[in-house]
Amino acid sequence: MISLALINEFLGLPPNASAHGYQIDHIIEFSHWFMGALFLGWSAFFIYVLIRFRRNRNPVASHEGVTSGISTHLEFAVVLIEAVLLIGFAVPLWAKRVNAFPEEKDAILVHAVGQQFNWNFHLPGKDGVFGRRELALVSNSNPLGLDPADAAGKDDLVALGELHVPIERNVIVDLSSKDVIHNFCLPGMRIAQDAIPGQIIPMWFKPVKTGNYEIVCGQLCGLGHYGMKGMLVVDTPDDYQAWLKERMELSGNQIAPPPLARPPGEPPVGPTPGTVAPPGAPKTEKPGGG
Ligand SMILES: [Cu+2]
Repeated sequence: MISLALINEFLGLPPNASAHGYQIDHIIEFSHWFMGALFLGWSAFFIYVLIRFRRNRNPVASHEGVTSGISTHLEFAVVLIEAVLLIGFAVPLWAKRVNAFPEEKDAILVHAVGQQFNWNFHLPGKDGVFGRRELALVSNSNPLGLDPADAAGKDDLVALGELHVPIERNVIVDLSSKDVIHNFCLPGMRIAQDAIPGQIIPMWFKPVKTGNYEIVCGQLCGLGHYGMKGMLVVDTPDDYQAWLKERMELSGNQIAPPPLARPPGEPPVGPTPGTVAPPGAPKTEKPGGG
């Protein structure tokens, strides 16, 4: 649709890359055309009133006021269109996003944890089971507080800032936060969800185009908010397996390296490091054993 592409471009929206995104784009498109029509209509009406009821044509005020019912009909029509937009399109689409979750067994499961000012990703590894996370174990070298004593966590993967997912698979993200309210926003996937401390909130999407897509924090969360970015890489199934393999080989243990040294409030500089154990870190069991 030409108008859709034009409006997307005009609004600065990146191209949609998710299965449901075109529905969001249609609502954005229709809302903007509708608001544009209202803006032009009300502006024209305002100018008409200024001229029609100017002082030298109406020296004496009319105490009768408007007698025609046109404005009432027009306003009713506007309310009706808005109601249809909200009840007919927006609410059902929202309900589908939050109620109609895909089956977990066919989906890619990820835990995303926001912190000032990074996104941590936790993947369950080969066994498909997430290792236990314990608040008391959270440290610079173990940002998610993974319990080393839990066998299910032995093969887990922790990635900082970059998440890979395969194309054409549903992705379910369980979202949480370690400190303040963040927002896991994937503009290319047309989805965003607040990450709230003390809560785990699920969200899902299905990428339909390979490529790199920006992950941004959509809530002003502190001084370094502007730098709280990550990358979602949508891979072909083969590339995804290769990435998983690489991560497993890279992670001598399931614990990510400490963030790069930086002044308080500043995001880390340079590319995201891999989960290679920092020099001098105690050797732990290789993954894949359990
Ligand atoms: Cu944030």
